[in-house]
Amino acid sequence: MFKKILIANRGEIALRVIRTCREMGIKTVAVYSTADKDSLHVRFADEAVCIGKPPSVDSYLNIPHIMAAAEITNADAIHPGYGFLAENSKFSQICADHNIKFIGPTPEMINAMGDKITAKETMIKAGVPVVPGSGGLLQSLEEAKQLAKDKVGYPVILKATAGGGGKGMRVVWNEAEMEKAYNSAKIEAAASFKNDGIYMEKFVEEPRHIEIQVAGDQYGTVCHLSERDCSIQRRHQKLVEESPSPFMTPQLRKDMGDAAIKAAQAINYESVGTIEFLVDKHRNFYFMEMNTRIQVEHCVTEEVVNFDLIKEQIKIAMGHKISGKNYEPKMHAIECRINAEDPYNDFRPSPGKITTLHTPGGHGVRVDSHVYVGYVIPPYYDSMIGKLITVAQTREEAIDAMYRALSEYVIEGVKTTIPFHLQLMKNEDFRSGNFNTKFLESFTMK
Ligand code: MV4
Repeated sequence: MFKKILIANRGEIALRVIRTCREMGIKTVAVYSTADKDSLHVRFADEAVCIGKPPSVDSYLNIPHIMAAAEITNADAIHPGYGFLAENSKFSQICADHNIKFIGPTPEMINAMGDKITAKETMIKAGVPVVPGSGGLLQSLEEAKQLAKDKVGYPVILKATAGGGGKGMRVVWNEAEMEKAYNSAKIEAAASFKNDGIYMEKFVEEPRHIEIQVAGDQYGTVCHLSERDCSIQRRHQKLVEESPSPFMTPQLRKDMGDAAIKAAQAINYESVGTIEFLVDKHRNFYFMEMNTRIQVEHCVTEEVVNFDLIKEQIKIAMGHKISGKNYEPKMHAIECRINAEDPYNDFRPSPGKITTLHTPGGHGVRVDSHVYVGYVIPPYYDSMIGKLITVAQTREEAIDAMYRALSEYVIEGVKTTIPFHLQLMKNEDFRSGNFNTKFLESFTMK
């Protein structure tokens, strides 16, 4: 049993983890940068330790500072949240070396999914569908041209093996475009990941992004908790997530769920995690990557399967066995990310002080947020103010509840994404479920 957990994160996810720890009777330690000294996670935790200056590298990414805080406070375990050190295999290893349980996967599991070519090879062996392509690394521009022409077929996409989340990707429509795309993908990969290895895939046009939530225990049992549709994204930043996906069928859920379980079992996955898939218009699905962490959008799954994923993650880390049964969505949930960004101005960040705040409530409304009147959103970290989640019997009712809740939400002092979400909830294509990852490219604010 853990007596005390250190939360190596900030913002709403730090609060989210503290809340579950309280319910479980586990003491909490917050860590914070000097920019976050007035944050709610510092006040809500049983203890708090300052770990450095505002830039993430000096605080939330500073492993020695975080380990010192864990040692001083005698924490048994560290919860990494999402972002920061959540998928850092060295951090997971250092925790293990110090006899502090990392609430997440082992370094081997993180590394198995961190390199995208290795991950794809593992998936092929496990019988999980992947997008056809080069298989391994591209060795030269000539090889790239030859493969695209003779084997894969245009259009193709070049991706960084150390990448993920869209960095270093190039879509190539014909041979004339290959040289520029190949060279710029390599340069961007080298600059972003210190690894210029790139590979090729067939480009899947207008795909949906549908991901399966999984949980695996320390004894090899894995289950899935259905899907989330995350197709409403802008420049690889998710803005809206929902469960179930309006594109899902019982058969597709079964097939994608089986594939996700195979994917997690192939690396003996322990903890909660997510298998991301691309789904084409014919409902063919392909493994994209695995997120070896709790995600921002975990709440929609919690609402539709009625299950505390953070509690389960902590219990798994303590050695709890899971039953192995899968979870079907019983409700419909939607999450809107409320960011301090200006949707009328290319979603430019809008940090600053919150001068007025009215938070929505009522039936089927959940708000996970760390802000309050007088809170200053610092410019150093992400711009999320909070997540607004609605849950109802049907998708239409969940959308109507979301529109109503968004209309109640008052945040002054900073620009927010609320006007964007209000417009989206009235959009006919969104309401009919007729959207894919390209949807926001042609969306304009009125
Ligand atoms: C693709 C693709 C089409 N075909 N791969 C974007 C992030 C990274 N995880 C993979 N991504 C994509 N990979 C093939 N073979 C289209 C995307 C993509 C995308 C995927 C999910 C959600 C939004 C996206 C936006 C643009 C491109």
